[in-house]
Amino acid sequence: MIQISNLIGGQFEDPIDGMWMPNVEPATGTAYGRIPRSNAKDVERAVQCAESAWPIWSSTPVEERSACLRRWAQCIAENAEELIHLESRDNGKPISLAQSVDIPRAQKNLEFFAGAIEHFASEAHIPAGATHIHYTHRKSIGIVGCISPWNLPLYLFTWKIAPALAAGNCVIAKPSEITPMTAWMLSKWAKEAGFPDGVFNVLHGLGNEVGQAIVEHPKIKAISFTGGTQTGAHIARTTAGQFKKLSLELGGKNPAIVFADCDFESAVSTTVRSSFANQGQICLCSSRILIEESIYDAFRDALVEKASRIIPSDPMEPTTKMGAVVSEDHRNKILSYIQSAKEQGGSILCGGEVAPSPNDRCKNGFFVQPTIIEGLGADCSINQEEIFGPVITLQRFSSETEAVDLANNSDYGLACTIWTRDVSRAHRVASQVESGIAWINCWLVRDLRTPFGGVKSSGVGREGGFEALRFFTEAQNVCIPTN
Ligand code: TXE
Repeated sequence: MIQISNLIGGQFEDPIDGMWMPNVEPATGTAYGRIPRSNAKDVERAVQCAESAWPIWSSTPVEERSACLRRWAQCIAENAEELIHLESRDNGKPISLAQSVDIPRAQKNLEFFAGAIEHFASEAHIPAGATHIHYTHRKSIGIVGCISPWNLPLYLFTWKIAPALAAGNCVIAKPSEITPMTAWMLSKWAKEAGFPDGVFNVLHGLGNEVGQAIVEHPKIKAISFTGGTQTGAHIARTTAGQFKKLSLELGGKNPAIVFADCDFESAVSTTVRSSFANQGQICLCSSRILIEESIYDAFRDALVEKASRIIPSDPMEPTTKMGAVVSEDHRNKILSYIQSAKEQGGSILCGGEVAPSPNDRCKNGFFVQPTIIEGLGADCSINQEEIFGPVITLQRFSSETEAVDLANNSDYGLACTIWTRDVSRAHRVASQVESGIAWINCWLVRDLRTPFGGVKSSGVGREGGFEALRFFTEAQNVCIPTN
């Protein structure tokens, strides 16, 4: 059993009330460790430590803050193998995915914001013949809370804490209680990287306990959150009266819009990836596949053929393409959506069941077959609610207007993919779809400088690049006479 602890004020501490909770490996269904079940008392201690550290950290030269992030990134590089193993074990994701995406990207996040803060500058306004100069002073906020989910554990954890720290804030971070391991590993190297005690604190535990206490604490001035839309709404309500800065990156129900003039092979193979990568547990995954009438049958058959060949397997096997979903509760939620799709008259074209266990080690693991459903109306719950699993639906359209209407027939607006060879149409449709991100003839191509986030119920605010550094700073306008 691996036991992890909180990092508070540079020390590893057990939870003050001595409460613990199990950490379960999704591929085997068994607990392999225990984690602190922290609460408001632990948050209070962390806030006190962060409060004493902030004057030091906020006045630390940018070059030194940047160097700490770079040294930390180096720790990830040197321990990559262990992190890859732990990420796969904790989350159920294929080890090849942790190796190619999660851990390299976590390292990149730290390196990227180490560089970004050195290039971050603010504006001055000096009109011709000015009697006064105005300049914008971007100051660190103070203590900020970073709350991250389980689907891309270290990737999304570092995506928040890196800009927060780079901008001179002290951080109280809470990784998901479902996947705490790699955040704990990272916390072990904070001292080695050079962060003064109290600058970076990590608390483990349940969302409605320690998470809620972070969100409520009056001295925590900003919250950066990625997770479910309902949790995001709850956080927005909780913090409204305190006027905290909020960045909310929430769920999606992302359309893939496939026009008849697309590059068929490329559209099929990327749509399989965009639908089922990480067992469909990425907020950017496609879940509503909208296909132009004239190629509907051919596209459907090609998708089904490719998806049926994905066999959920032991995540630790290097050849595995699809692993376990993250928990028993989550598996049951996914299965209940599939059941509801059947009851609402949907046809299951492939999958639709618990996948057979791949080996003896994984006999109690949480595996779901990649599932494709057709025949459901655009307004039914399966086409409206985020399932966050390996389940997609197919719908047909016969005109560009109908495609855009279907794409926008959702409370969510995070990402879309558009498949067409007609460049004018690609731009036109991208501008009409209500989403924070539009990928044309590609998916999940990222440039860390670009704004990242959603519209409608997919969230508020943008992460990435200077957007994140603006979020983690307060702008003050300073005005001074020219002579
Ligand atoms: O997310 P939660 P869960 C969606 C997806 C999934 C659903 C629920 O549909 O099925 O959300 O997943 C912390 N105050 N996404 O239950 O509960 C929690 O401890 C403060 C989409 O894991 O939103 C965790 O650290 N914090 C998504 C984080 O919030 C609270 C990724 C996310 O947990 C809290 C994950 C509270 N009251 C799930 N309650 C995406 N968009 O990428 C919970 N938390």
